Amino acid sequence: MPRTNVVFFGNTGSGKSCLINMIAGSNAAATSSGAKGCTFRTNPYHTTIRGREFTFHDTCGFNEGAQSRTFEDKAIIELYRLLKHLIDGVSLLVYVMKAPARIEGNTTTNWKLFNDVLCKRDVPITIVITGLELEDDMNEWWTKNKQHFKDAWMNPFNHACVTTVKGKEKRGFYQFQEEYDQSKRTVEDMIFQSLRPTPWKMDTIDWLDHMIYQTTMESRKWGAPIERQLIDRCGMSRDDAEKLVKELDAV
Ligand SMILES: Nc1nc2c(ncn2[C@@H]2O[C@H](COP(=O)(O)OP(=O)(O)OP(=O)(O)O)[C@@H](O)[C@H]2O)c(=O)[nH]1
Ligand SMILES: [Mg+2]
Repeated sequence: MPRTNVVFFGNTGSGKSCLINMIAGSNAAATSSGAKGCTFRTNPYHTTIRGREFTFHDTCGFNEGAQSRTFEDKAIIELYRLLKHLIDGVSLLVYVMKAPARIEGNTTTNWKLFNDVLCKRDVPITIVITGLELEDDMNEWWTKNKQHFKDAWMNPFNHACVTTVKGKEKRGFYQFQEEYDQSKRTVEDMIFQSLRPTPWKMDTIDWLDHMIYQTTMESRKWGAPIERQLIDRCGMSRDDAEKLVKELDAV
């Protein structure tokens, strides 16, 4: 059986590398404590969970902030490159956000770009919220906040509310060890519940042509030229959409 590819993505500093370290059971992925992004290229981490072989792909974080423009964000292009070149295909996308997980800046644009436009809603997408170690009940966070995601048309297939840090050590015990162990189980459960039965591969035919030359009425609507989709569905300006298509097309 080929390895199961799971791709983690999200803003810089959201906790992707910490999350991968938690579930891969190592300190394989470098993490950051500063304001500057830490993971600068996509890195694969191989691990076996419950007898299944996985490759977790840690990716560069998206730029935060309302000023950042999608076509200028190298992380977008790198993520697209990864998805396009994964020979075994991808079985799950995991979008990582850190509490308070505000839906602002490019959050919805990036979500729709990958979920709706590039993966055509063909790959299950889940959300992991990190930074919840101080909550009485981490799962409650989703119940309290899910409406914001619905309002932004971000409807994940599944979710997990977690912490990826153990906290300070005192006499051999970590402050958040219990929350950390629970988080590890929660994320593993989420992954196993959400995997696509067979991996998804990006079309070998050029997706740009594919979208332009759809013929039926329904598919014409969904298969409009990529710029149109970026404008209509991701809310991009025409200028930004054209620039992004140029960048993606060059990959
Ligand atoms: N309190 C708390 N801090 C966290 C949690 N997850 C990550 N952090 C902190 O957030 C910072 C960034 O974590 P990373 O895992 O490096 O974030 P990243 O998403 O990989 O960042 P990039 O590689 O820049 O995209 C580190 O200082 C972590 O300790 C969490 O669950 N709780
Ligand atoms: Mg990282």
